[in-house]
Amino acid sequence: MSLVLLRHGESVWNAENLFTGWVDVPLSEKGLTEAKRGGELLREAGLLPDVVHTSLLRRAISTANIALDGADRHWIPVRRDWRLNERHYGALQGKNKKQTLEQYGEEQFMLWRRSYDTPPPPIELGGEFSQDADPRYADLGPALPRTECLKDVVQRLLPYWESAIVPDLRAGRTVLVAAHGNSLRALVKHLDGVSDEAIAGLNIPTGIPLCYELDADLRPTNPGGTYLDPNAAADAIKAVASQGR
Ligand code: DG2
Repeated sequence: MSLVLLRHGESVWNAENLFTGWVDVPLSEKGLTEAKRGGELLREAGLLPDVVHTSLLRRAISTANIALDGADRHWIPVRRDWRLNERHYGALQGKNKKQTLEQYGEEQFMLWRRSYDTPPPPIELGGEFSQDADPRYADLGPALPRTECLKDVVQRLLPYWESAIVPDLRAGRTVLVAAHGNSLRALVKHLDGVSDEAIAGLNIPTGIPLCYELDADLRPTNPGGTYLDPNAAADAIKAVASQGR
């Protein structure tokens, strides 16, 4: 079974070094180019998705559209779900990562960014960067998050993995999941059985397809997955890890 994970191309807020979470920002010019390159990599590798799953956020939706267009697979079925959204970054949404690091110090900054179970403070309802009045989440009711740690993301993502993505894989479809740094970290944690501690060290670069081959028990036969451009991925992973510095 073939599964391709694709973090969206660079967003305008990634470029400005702002915590984004559920704020629906577009791709930057560089992000548009990365998405196009992502599609070329898929085509060159002959990895042609039969179905795509995305979040409800335009940086993932646009990346999937551009990449699939480049791979001549713009016509495949698509499913979108809030469970693939980025981790809700709570009161940090809209804040600058460098300033946050300076204000709160390295330990607190990394706890919020990468610890498994420490969420940032919750966002204020009705605030500029909150989603409580956003119609796309109207059905969530009290389940609408006001902040999330990675553990929360794993918990809300896995029901979608089991009910929507696994059936596509079991039907023999090549599946593309176009999502986000932290929703994909949650999925990789599950696929590779990464410990709560070790997941802190895992970073996912923008716009480079990460491919998994899964056995009948949905275990990767290539643990850790395979980046279609490993050199570019190695450099970009370092850049994500050092954000804020
Ligand atoms: C970034 C991840 O999410 O940031 O919300 O700021 O993948 O949607 O751009 P994405 C954000 P870090 O957790 O890497 O700081």
